[in-house]
Amino acid sequence: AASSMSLLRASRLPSHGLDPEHPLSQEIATVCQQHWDSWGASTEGMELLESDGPLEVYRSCLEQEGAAVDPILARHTVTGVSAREVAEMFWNLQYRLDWERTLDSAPIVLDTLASDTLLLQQIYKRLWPTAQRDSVFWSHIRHAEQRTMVVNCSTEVGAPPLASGRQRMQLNVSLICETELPEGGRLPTERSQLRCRMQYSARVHPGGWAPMAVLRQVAKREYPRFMRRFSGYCVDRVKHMPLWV
Ligand code: 16C
Repeated sequence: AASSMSLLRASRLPSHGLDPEHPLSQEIATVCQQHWDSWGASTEGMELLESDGPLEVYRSCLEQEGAAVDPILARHTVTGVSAREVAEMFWNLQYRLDWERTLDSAPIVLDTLASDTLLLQQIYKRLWPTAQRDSVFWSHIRHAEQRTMVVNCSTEVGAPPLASGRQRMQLNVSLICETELPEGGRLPTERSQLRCRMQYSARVHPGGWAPMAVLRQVAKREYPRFMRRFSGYCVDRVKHMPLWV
């Protein structure tokens, strides 16, 4: 398993569907490659926020110009879903409001950059006592071999001006999923033979004043909650759907 893992880690991502002349093309390629290569990243020295069976959520404390941007790394393994299915439910807006509880309203599609890449704006619930936040980010999904990845990363390209009273959060998030096939690599015929390993990583800059203690407390509660809620949702949602490996 170790050698196949390093083989995959060394592999280059297939090129994506975006016009190479597009102003975001290079940025998307670079950021995605970094996330792709982070599969299996070490959590040494990170604080374990939550550990519950296969679910592990880690954080490292990091401050930038007085703001907490604590990187989060979480891992989980769930039975009954494939990597493609989980990643699709994270990326496709059709499912977003079913599992995402931080939003104040439905995501806004600012632009469709390619069939696998959207430019989105999201407006979040207000976290007292701070100003309401929004974010503008490209969202890209990519599949190679047994692995599917989604990257959500803030950008200024094509971003609308900030509404008054609001602040803009900067995020750099990925969800990488890998399908674990039954012994011998056979294609599964039943969902019980299928497992999905997930690695979620997030770096969120609050983009304006916010008390660090409040952020850290909310993060500690919300990331594990998200991992449970989202993965549980995926397992449930696909139960009566045909397998997509
Ligand atoms: O990755 C996730 N969701 C994706 C699709 O929406 C996308 C979004 C990432 C944004 C994550 C930060 C959300 C902060 C919301 C502001 C506070 C609302 C609190 C409401 C509580 C019910 O990639 C899944 C995201 C899981 C989010 C966990 C929440 C972490 C809070 C950390 C604090 C950040 C700074 C907020 C500044 C006020």
